[in-house]
Amino acid sequence: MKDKLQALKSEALQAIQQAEQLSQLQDIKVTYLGKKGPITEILRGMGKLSKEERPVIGQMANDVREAIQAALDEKHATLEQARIEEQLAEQAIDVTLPGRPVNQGSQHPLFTVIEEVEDLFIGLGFSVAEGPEVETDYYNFEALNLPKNHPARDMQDSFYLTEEILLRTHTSPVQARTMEAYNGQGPVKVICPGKVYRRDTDDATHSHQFTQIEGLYVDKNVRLSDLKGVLTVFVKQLFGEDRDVRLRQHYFPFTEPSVEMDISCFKCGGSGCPVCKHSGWIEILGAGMVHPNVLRMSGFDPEVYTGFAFGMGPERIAMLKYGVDDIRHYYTNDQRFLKQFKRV
Ligand code: FA5
Repeated sequence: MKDKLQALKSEALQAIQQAEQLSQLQDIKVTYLGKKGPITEILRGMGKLSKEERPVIGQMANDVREAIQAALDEKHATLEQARIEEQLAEQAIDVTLPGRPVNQGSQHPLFTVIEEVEDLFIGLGFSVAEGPEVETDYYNFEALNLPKNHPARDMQDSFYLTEEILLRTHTSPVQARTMEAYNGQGPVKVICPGKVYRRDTDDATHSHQFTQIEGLYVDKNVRLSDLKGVLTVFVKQLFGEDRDVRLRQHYFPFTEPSVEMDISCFKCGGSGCPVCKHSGWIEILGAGMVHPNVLRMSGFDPEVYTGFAFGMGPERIAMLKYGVDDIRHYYTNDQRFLKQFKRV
């Protein structure tokens, strides 16, 4: 019996030593230590042994069982470690491979222009004011000297939500709201950027939704020459020192006198070309001296205060600055267009 146990032990240890897979260890365990295995059989047959033999064989069978189990555990740890190492080697990341390029976005050219204009006017002592895009008829029109049924309301075709509420057609209502907040005490010096909406048919130079930047300066003794001075600085900084400006008489109900401002064509320098329609000049904004009625309605005494205001369309400015020939490029999100404005 002793010899049999000894033989089983060395047979099992040899099989364990030769095993190359974890699954083989499981088979060996079942074969030698399982319920139907030889060691269990020996232990079950102990009753047939003599009194003297029983403890000796019992002890030996247990020792053999323990030795086989210990060898199985040790081999299991070795094979498991080898399996992990093999898996790590298979899944190793080659850190020297070139990375996949990340598709980085960039700031929209329209906002670059808006930021540039904001920075410029902040440098001239203006601050930035904002107002609601869903506006009341009062602020969009009436407070700007455009009472109901005024024919000049047709200059800006509107999206009405109710009879009294509409999507603002320009940023000028922010003028009225800001002046009101100052309670008749100047100076007021703000620029107001934001989205505006008109029932215009979309084409190369018109969009039903676009942006505007309003400017307003109200104080004692503000004159038209101040307006021209400030806007000349603005134009030269944005478009270059060699640009000339001119003011042309125009009509806006909220300013008196009203003007439109042209800059000398940056393409031909003023001699005439297709960009400036051979006039040498390009219109960039509307402006004027704040109408006394507007000052009065917003709480300012027109006998004490005067002011200038202007409104420009950043889309058109960006078109001129970057040579963009169709306003719709700004809204159609074609990456080939947008990528050209990537900062390097
Ligand atoms: C106004 O909206 C006045 N509120 C501007 C103003 C403010 C005048 C303060 C006097 C004092 P106008 O309708 O001209 O004016 O629009 C101003 C600018 O908005 C235009 O010069 C143009 O650049 C831009 N604009 C007007 N309509 C559109 C449109 N449909 N699509 C894109 N830009 C437009």
